[in-house]
Amino acid sequence: MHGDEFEASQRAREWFHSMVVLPGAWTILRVDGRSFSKFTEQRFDKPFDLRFSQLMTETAKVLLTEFGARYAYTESDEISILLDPRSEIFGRGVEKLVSLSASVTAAAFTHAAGEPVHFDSRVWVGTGPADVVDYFSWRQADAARSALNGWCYWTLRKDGRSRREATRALEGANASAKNEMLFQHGVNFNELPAWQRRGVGLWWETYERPGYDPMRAMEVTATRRRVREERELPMKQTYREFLAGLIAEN
Ligand SMILES: Nc1nc2c(ncn2[C@@H]2O[C@H](COP(=O)(O)OP(=O)(O)OP(=O)(O)O)[C@@H](O)[C@H]2O)c(=O)[nH]1
Ligand SMILES: [Mg+2]
Repeated sequence: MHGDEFEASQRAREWFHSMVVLPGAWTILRVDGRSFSKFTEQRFDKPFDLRFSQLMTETAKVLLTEFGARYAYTESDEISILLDPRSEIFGRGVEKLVSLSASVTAAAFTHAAGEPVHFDSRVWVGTGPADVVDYFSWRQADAARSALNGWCYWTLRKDGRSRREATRALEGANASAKNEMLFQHGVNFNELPAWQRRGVGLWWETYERPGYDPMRAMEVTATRRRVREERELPMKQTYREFLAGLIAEN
């Protein structure tokens, strides 16, 4: 076999490397902490810890920036980032998108927390803005559901129930029964911090910064971009409208 042929035969075995996200498709990458139930167990308050949420938010900001994403959303141990359909980042290569989103996330979180963690990653593709709105509504509904469950479970545990008893008590209970159970223990679910029930959103906003131009010896205003972090997201229809507006912008 000639050198060139050998080279080509090896490259051909990098089979999945040619897989790309279809042109024009809306792409979302979702990373999720590996074994975070275990990682968080001794280190953070349950069911929610503001410091943990801040580490996730800081990490989401790094992802948003590194991938030039349109929007980032984080809840629990996961982060989703929305790429522009015209984005050509990493040639839209699936292996690159998945592996680099996971490694950027792991590096950023590890750096912020000072302890090594791992993340997995997956690719979601949608055909238009309506799919994207559905996707983020789905993740927000997941945040609300797991916040309610988490609060119930840990309220029972702190009340002296065993793992098994707490799990049993919640099996088959619907959302209103869970709300009621919390209320009996003095917790009003709807008054808990919004970031716990709805997750946190991050996106780019522009702002005007006044400055002085020494060359022209005059006052000037510069338009700058910064990351907006929203810990009080709207929910349901209002969130859908917010997302639709964000996606429609250029
Ligand atoms: N203590 C604490 N734990 C949290 C917080 N937010 C998320 N977690 C933990 O993160 C876990 C995330 O769930 P999963 O991703 O399904 O579980 P996992 O253990 O990470 O499992 P894999 O993702 O499959 O590796 C939750 O079960 C919680 O234990 C928090 O604010 N405080
Ligand atoms: Mg996880």
